[in-house]
Amino acid sequence: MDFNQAPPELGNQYDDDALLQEYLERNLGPELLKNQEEQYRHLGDLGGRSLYRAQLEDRLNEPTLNNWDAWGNRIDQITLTPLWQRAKQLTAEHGLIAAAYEQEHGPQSRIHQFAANYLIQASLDVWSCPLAMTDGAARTLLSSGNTDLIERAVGHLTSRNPETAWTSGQWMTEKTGGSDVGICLSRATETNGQWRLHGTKWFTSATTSEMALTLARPENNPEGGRGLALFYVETRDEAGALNGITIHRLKDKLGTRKVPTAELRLDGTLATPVCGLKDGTRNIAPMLNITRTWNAMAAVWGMRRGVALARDFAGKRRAFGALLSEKPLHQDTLAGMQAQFEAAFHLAWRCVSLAGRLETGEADETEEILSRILTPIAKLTTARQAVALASETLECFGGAGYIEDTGLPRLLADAQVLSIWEGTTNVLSLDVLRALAGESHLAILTHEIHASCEKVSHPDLIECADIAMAASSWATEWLRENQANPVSLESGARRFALTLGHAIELSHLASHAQWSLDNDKGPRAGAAARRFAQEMAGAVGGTSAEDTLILATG
Ligand code: MFK
Repeated sequence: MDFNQAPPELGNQYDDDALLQEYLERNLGPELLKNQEEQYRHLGDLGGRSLYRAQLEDRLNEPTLNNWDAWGNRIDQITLTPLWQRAKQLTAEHGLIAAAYEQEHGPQSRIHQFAANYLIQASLDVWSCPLAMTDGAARTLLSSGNTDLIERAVGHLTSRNPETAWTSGQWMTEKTGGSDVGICLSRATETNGQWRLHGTKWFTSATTSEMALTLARPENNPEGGRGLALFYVETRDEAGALNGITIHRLKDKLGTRKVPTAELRLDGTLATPVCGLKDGTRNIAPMLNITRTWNAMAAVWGMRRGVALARDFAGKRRAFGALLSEKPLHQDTLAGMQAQFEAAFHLAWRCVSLAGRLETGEADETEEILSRILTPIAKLTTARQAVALASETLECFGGAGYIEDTGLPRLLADAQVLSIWEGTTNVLSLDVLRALAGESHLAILTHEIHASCEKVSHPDLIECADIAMAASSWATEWLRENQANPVSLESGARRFALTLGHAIELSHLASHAQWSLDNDKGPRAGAAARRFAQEMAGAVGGTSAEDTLILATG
């Protein structure tokens, strides 16, 4: 008899995600959640069913660049994939950017916005890339106080009308590199009050955007990031012709293959300074902090997708006389994945909730500092967790996980970028040190960990809180000992940042588990906290069979 394995399937991505529901109940409150639930359930259905199917069907489509028309005119036209074209409509319809700026739900608007994105983005082929930059550009323009540019662009960036909605690019990377932005070579010249840019932008993501924020050095400015200026560029003129931009080619990337990442030549591109003619890296920082928050969330929705697919498959795939879901070792693997996902979830959403409070003026100075510190920690920690979990997901499928037309290898290829773009793990580890440099900044961060741990009272969770606090104490001590030694400070920066990331995650896992017990939500969150704590403490065994089963089945 012939045999075929059953492919994995997804259900409603809202109904199936107990952690998301708990988080929203806790942070939006039951009433607001009740009002939004219909939209979340609708998006959960799209994400798990029709969009997921469309994503698999669209697997081989990629954006194309047509440099010439039939008559020899240079046109540099990029055509997007069908799913991306649909994603643009969905963005406007569901306010995937707009919700954060309308602020209908006050400080919780960011939570609402990201809940909507979380439910569908894993099925939208990294459409999150242009959305992250669009969100970042809107925030940067608003922070700049440039009223002309705010008036001209922000309404488009945050529009709910697909006809008038824009996306934005973020053109920072040049041939000189993507991390040390201060050495970029693009020049800006001014004639009769008009600024024009000249240079090569080596990685420009989502090049079909209507506008971009970019960096260039005005003539006679000094070297380094302070000598750069932040510029606003509209990619096309009113007649639709490119604005002094030549698209050389699209990049041939490991993943994110639906994202039309291009090499551009700027040759007299008309541009407008956003806020003065210096301090470009400082002035683009609001954009980086938003895109890094998106990155952390993308890590989390990617992890959730991996767990959901692996779990479904485990309930169908029979080997050695039993379903994978009945095999103790496979259960243990799934349990570890669920715990890592839940840990990353809490860290990323903490950044989101702080962003919402900052933007609506609810946050105090301490929360502002905390947000600055947590953003790079969340970005770097969750990115590495997402890559590891994607790799584990493929392994859960055996050989099928390595076969392109299952759609599974894409999970790993797309995850890998999360620890590279928007600042590599090492660059962000150094940024964590920079963010902690202020007096009392480390105390603010450790208070975040301790405050969560202090909420924990259940005997089965105390050890989790203890492990989180021990890690926090180690980090404080390490920083004190190495503060005066730049070499050891730099060489230990990654281990320091990751330890802090995991400690924050565990503290939030433990306090959420306490909330779950107090609110009769069942034992899953506690099992996740205990499993993550054991992994953090380097324990080889020790997860109870009961915890493992609870986590393996979600
Ligand atoms: C799903 C998600 C999708 C996301 C898709 C995005 C696709 C787009 C892909 C890309 O564009 S990838 C390229 C992204 N590039 C980066 O992330 C750059 C990585 N490098 C860094 O982050 C470096 O740390 C940095 C460029 C900022 C270093 O530049 P400098 O000029 O050497 O900066 P310096 O002197 O350290 O800092 C300049 C000022 O900026 C300082 O303030 P002051 O002038 O007041 O002293 C810093 O404190 C401030 N600053 C730097 N980073 C900041 C920041 N302020 C706030 N937040 C930050 N993150």
